[in-house]
Amino acid sequence: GSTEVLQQLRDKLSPQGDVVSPRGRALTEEVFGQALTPVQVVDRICDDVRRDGTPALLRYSASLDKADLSADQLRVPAADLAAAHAGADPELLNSIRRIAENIRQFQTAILHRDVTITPQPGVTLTQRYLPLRRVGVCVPGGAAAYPSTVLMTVVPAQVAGVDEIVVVAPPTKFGSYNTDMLATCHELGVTEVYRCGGAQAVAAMAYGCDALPAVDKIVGPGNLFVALAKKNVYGTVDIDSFAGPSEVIVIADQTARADYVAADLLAQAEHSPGSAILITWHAPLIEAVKVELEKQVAMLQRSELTVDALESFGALILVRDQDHACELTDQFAPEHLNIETEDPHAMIAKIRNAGATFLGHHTPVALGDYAAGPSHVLPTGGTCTWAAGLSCNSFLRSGSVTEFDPAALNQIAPDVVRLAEKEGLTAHARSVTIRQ
Ligand code: HSO
Ligand code: ZN
Repeated sequence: GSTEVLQQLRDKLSPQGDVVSPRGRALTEEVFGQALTPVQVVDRICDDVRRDGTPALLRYSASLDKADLSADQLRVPAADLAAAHAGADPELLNSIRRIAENIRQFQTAILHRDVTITPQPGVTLTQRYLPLRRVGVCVPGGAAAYPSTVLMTVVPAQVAGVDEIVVVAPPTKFGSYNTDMLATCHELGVTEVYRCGGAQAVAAMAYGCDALPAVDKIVGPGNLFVALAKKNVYGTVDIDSFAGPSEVIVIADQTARADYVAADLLAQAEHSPGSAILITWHAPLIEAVKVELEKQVAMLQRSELTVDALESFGALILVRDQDHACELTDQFAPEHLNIETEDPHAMIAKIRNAGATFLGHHTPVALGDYAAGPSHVLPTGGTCTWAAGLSCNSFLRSGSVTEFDPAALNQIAPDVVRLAEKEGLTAHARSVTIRQ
């Protein structure tokens, strides 16, 4: 049944930390001299970087990323950032400026503001929000370059008022040698970019080393090793989430166009690994989408990878009706939800679990990936049942501020004293009665 299909997909997509590609396995065997699970690999790397600092970071960059860098080559020189910007396609820079403005506008609107109440005369209670001082952003660079991830992490952090924003990207042509990525950093005013990636970069940012001072929070996507490392260092620093492969559920009805739906499924599968699931109660759509998938996949740059992802993580699911579609969606709890039906508002009202939702026939997920305003860093693997996507508010911490005047103290004192005495904490009680 469809429930079982989705459950199997959910199990396959949730990174458990024990599956790794043959290439990854061979590499870690070569580096560690024995077969280790990804969790063991990440434990070793994090311990080594915590203990040895910069030399360990550089050692792992050399052995795992095949990048022989010295300590002073780790940070991208200001001149390289400026040169990447100067040499960038002017139209790309214009797009980046417009997109940054879209993100800024939305994030500014949703930024938490201090709240003060006066529940009674003489009492003020405040929740205040303060930005984190220094944060680290992971930008992937294995299979593709992601200037969009720079935008979707850095701009929210800037809106929150973070003082220092650090970007790390692996020392690869798609990572910290990618001029579009560097130009984006420069355009946004990011000056601290480091050529390191993987678990070693996460550990360096968490524990700090001579070459890379510690941050307060680490955000941004990455491969399994990055995700496991973030989990490993949580508690020393904060992290945004434990992210796995990207996912979409498209809910479509008889008003949907098969060519649009197929394009949306392919866009997600293109992430490879990426999961693309169609749910519909309109049976003819399934056949029509199949035909369109065949037709369109041939036109893609990454068609082989995309087919792989569709075959391993894709599904076209026929359900009884709208309610059944909503039920299954809630159960799967997708990172992205695209509702291409006659009345998408009626559908979303019945669905609780989705990281980011895109409504109607004219709102492909790619708008959110690149330009709309909400961040594309989202909870995957079913974690949207308890986690939220990244936003400016992810870069704030709150604190409370309480103030009573003498009359208000007298009024509340008996309740405080009663509870303090029940707990046997008479010093607590006395700190109140001494003031009466
Ligand atoms: N869909 C990805 C974000 C992305 N797409 C970046 C293209 N570039 C995770 O939300
Ligand atoms: Zn995407």
